[in-house]
Amino acid sequence: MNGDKIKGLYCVIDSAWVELSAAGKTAEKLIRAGAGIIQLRAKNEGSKAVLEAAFGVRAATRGKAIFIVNDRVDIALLSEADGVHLGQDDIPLKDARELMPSAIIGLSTHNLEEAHEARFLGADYISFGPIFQTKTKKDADTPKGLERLKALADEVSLPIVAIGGITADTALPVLEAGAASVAIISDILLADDMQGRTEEIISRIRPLLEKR
Ligand code: 3NM
Repeated sequence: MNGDKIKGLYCVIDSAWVELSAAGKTAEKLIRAGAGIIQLRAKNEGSKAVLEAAFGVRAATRGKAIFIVNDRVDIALLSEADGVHLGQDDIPLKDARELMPSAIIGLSTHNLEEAHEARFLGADYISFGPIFQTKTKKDADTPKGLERLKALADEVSLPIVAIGGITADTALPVLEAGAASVAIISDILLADDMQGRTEEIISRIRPLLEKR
């Protein structure tokens, strides 16, 4: 099952905080720290630069970590990524699935209805957020908090990747609320010591993951 691969820390290399030209090197650092899932997210850059960055992240992750491309099915296919993460306004999941039959496909959701729909459509996992206030996504909803995450996890059997404002201090409570995985952007990418912060997060969530 593809969804079973989505657990623990889900690192997102976001071009809002890291130059695309440094994406491959950033992926190498995250992998040295023990990251098992890496997404490339580039909302405002040209396709050529995003594809180059995807090649870099693929080279760094091959055989070592799962590589997911945000939004772009074309970039995911060309870079031989393991999967794609789609937003509600991206290429519909059923069309992405035609192009990537065995890939991991995740879908962003913000409420129970979207989560049920994602399951019906055959998503391997859903993301849910923002859990807390975030400065990374400008058009994020108001924070959902842990109670709504817990309610969603009780209702939906798909693995949930919680996202939005999660830090080294909150990763564990978010997982305890029922998320399979925590997606973290700025707390890692803006840390003075990116590798050290990633290691810290992984060591803080490991005991819980080992119990699952
Ligand atoms: N999606 P940070 S929140 C990319 O709510 C993204 O769906 C969200 O960044 C959603 O870890 C978000 O820096 C940004 O808060 C998460």
